[in-house]
Amino acid sequence: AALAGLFLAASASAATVTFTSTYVIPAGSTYNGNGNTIKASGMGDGGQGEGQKPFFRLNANSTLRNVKLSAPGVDGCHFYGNGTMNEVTWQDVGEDQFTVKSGGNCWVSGASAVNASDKFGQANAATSVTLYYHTQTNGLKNIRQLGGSTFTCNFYYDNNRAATTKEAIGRTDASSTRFGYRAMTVTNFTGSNGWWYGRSSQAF
Ligand code: ADA
Ligand code: CA
Ligand code: CA
Ligand code: CA
Repeated sequence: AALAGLFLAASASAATVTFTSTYVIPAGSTYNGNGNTIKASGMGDGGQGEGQKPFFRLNANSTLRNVKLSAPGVDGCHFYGNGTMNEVTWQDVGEDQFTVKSGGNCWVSGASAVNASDKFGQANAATSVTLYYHTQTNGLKNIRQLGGSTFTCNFYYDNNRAATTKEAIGRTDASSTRFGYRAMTVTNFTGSNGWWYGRSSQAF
């Protein structure tokens, strides 16, 4: 009876929560989704149109954890400064998975993201982005620095899986941006410019 009670309590706690606007995680705090699924309503169709709203905006030094993001994937989640996304599951990436909107050390760990029509991660400001124990399946680019930009990004892939990547694990136009990786598992890669596609970019 005690076990059944625990099971019921655990089941009852997993819910689907509808967002009609972006949830702003205040600087320095944590949003724990407790395994719930978020559904976006009126925030975008999850297609390739720019200007859709993100599910979450992570203000500096905040953390988003233990949550599932369902279709439509809208504009994913946005980092503003340092931030952490841990055990976040993107069930169907929308315009993109996550965006670095202003610089910082950004971390994405655990869980997975699937079905990015174009990009998973997008870096629109100088940043260091580390992904670890994270799986990205079926997309064109796993991480992309804003096209034409020349600021410096450092991208680190540690113990990640990339499956069915059609263009590049990382792509940049900046000669100073670097990609570091270890223990990557890459399957069904069909890009024609190598894992790291960049203008004088360097992988190490
Ligand atoms: C594209 C687009 C940018 C920006 C970016 C994003 O790179 O050209 O203006 O919208 O996507 O943040 O998704
Ligand atoms: Ca975009
Ligand atoms: Ca998608
Ligand atoms: Ca976007």
